[in-house]
Amino acid sequence: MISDPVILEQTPAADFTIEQKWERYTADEHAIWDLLYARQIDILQGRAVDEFYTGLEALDLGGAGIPDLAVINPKLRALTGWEIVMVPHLVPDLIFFDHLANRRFPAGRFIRRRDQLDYLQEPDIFHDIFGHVPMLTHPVFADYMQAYGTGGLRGEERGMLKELARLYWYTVEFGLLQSAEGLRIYGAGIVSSKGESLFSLDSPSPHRIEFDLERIMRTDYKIDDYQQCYFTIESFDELFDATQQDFKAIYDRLEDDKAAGQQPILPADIVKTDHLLNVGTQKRVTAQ
Ligand code: HBI
Ligand code: FE
Repeated sequence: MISDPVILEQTPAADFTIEQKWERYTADEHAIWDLLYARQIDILQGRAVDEFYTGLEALDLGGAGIPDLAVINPKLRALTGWEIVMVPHLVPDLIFFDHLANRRFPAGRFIRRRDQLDYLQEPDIFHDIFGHVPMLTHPVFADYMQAYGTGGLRGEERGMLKELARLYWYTVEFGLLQSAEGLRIYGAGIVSSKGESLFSLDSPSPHRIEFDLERIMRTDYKIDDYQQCYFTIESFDELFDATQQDFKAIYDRLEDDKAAGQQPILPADIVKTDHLLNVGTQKRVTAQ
């Protein structure tokens, strides 16, 4: 439940946006950002993709305290035409897709409390801006995010919201990249999480499977624990190219299978078409 008074006093616009009112953040809220930032930067050393660090530096997100949209939006716009808009909470899928289709990334205004440092359900400004925004400075990833938005608007008409959410989940939120130096993280849900920044690369528990768009769209996910499977790309071009294919044929197959009563693939499942980097033990350690 959102308790941020600056959010509660505002009536969101039709597109669910509100004002950031950056001057209304308290010293303690800025201190929580600095604490989270310092901790994640330390944990992520050598774990996130190079492009993540490039974006962090380009936008100077580690400056001091919660970033002011008035300061970082001009920098982000100059790099890839994206901007951040402030929203009170998760917005309806169609509104979300429309923002992405217009290179607007919706970020929550509130920051987590000190007793929520390691985990919270609702994306706060640290998850959204530290986790998602650095990658939006990368031209190809920026194109992918816009293509996801435009594809989402079309996919919604085919009743494919669940399948689209899975694609977002296993790439934008929890994606890994096979770099020359080894596996690296680009997913926002991982880079903004202390425990999962370690677990996603080091643990023998999860499966690590090469990216396969249709397989991902068939794969369910859980939102309240570490992932039981991660999907890996070889480049951001691979990710963007996957959005340029004929989705009608994919949606037709998905629709037929759903009509035939086929169940989703479960996160712990492996299917015969999988190219596996490793088969996970699936021994579940509870999220620390
Ligand atoms: N709204 N503000 C916000 N942030 C999100 O990440 C978000 C959302 N609405 C829907 C949504 N994500 C997911 O359903 C996406 O997979 C579409
Ligand atoms: Fe997110």
